[in-house]
Amino acid sequence: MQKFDQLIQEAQARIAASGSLVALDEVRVHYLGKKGVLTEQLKALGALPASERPAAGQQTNQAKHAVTAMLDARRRELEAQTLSAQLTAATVDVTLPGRGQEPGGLHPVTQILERVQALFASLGFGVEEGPEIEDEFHNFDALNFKPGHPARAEMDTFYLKDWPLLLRTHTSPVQVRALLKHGAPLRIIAPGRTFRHDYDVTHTPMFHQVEGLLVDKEVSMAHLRGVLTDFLQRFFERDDLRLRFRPSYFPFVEPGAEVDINCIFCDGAGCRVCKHSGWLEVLGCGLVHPNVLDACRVDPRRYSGWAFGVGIERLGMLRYGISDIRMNFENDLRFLRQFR
Ligand code: 2NM
Repeated sequence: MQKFDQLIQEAQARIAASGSLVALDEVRVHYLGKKGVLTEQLKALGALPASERPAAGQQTNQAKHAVTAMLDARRRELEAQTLSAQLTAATVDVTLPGRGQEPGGLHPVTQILERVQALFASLGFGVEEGPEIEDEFHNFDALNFKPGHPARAEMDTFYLKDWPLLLRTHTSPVQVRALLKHGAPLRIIAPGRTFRHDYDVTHTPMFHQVEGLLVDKEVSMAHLRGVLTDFLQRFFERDDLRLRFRPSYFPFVEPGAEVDINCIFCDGAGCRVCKHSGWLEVLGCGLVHPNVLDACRVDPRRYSGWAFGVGIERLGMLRYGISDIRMNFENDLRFLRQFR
């Protein structure tokens, strides 16, 4: 009995003195290991006379449980100490600014859009917006696209399941809505996303357009030419930029034209970008068709108008020299960082 009390006291002292988990494990092995003091005691029980065996066995087991309990308690204590030491050493100051912070920037498409908006704002044009999901009336019918006319099919339209809904193929429906809402005279631009079923280095199924519309009394092609010349010269920061109007067909204008500028990469000498023509196509325009004014409840005998449409990504590709339109939408930081 006394022998066990002494053993427990001695174990308690050694356990308390263990300053690390390694030292504590040595104490455990000393008492409870394969050849530990208490393990040997249990083995020795068999050699005792049967009359002494139960009492001795009980005492040995009690001692074993007592030592085990003390070891467990000390182990938990040491583990807690180790953890708190680690936590103290690895203190994180959550109020510190992160490392390697990079300033963000506006997407090149946004930058071009804002630039175009600012230039037209300086000419007194307001900004109108409209829905990206449109109906056939605003996207086609009101714009003088006749049913069955090939121009309707040529737009590569994404139709929704619930006909006659579709993804707008241009922002012209915004102009239709604006005319119906405000009437004439009107001076607006309509920027926004547009959608066409088309995909290659110069086409993505979603792209951005800005369309301009001016409706007033005695509006002419000469006026259109003046405004577009001013806009493009300021946009490309070249006051010697020359424009060329080529007759072209759009259902919503008559006459219609495509506008070229002299190539800003080779100045007309001929290069890969302008395919050695010296000219770059930048936008489409024309005088608003009387049928369009009619559909928008504007009297074509009292009012006339001009309109144009330009692709924002196309302007960005020309201004920044981007060779593949799809880079705009890949979110590759190596691309985006160049426009910060
Ligand atoms: C273009 C080319 C020519 C245009 C026409 C209209 C509207 F709604 F007033 F009739 N908005 N935009 C237009 C005209 C767009 O894009 C190449």
